Amino acid sequence: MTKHANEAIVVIDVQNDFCPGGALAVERGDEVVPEINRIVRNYPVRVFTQDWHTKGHGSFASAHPGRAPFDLIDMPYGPQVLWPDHCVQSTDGADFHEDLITETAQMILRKGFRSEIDSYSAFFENDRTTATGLEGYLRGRGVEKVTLVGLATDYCVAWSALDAVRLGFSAKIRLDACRAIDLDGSLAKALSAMEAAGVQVVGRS
Ligand code: VGL
Ligand code: ZN
Repeated sequence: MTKHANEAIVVIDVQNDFCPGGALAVERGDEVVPEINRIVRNYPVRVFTQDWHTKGHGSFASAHPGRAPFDLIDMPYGPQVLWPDHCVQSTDGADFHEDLITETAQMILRKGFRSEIDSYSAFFENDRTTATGLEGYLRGRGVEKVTLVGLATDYCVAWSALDAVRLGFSAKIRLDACRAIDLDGSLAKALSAMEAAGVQVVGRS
């Protein structure tokens, strides 16, 4: 695989708060770590992302009096699920899982750092137009194909994969190296949206 210089792996949000014991724990989220460690060096271009929220971020239920985690509200940029406080900048919860091998990362991209807007996708904030800069980085390195892995399948991984195809990259998600939150059928919805959009979905168990 290393002979394909145009391939990137984007490792999404493998952070303590999304792993068992974390503030927004994804069931068996830590199981992605050995799988990602095993494959990451096969890709010549390697990007890791971190969800990186301000204290009191607008996506946190705690910032909306009377609201509870997992409520759905309308924000100026569209519907927003309210989450428990998670991945606050420079906290342990925002650190990468300690067993994740990050030394091979060439770019670490942080997203969700503006209080007033969430950012699931590694490419755009949730208004779907404010760019994170990842597109430019990948194009600058000649990337045409993107493989996505990490947490969570149905939110940050899916939104990133959908944006990748929207931008004209070929995109693949490896489900064996992803785990989902699965809120109200969100996993099934994300999988059908990705398949409809032309994301290659592999590694189903
Ligand atoms: C994520 C919910 C809130 C994710 C991030 O990484 O999938 N989900 N923030
Ligand atoms: Zn978040």
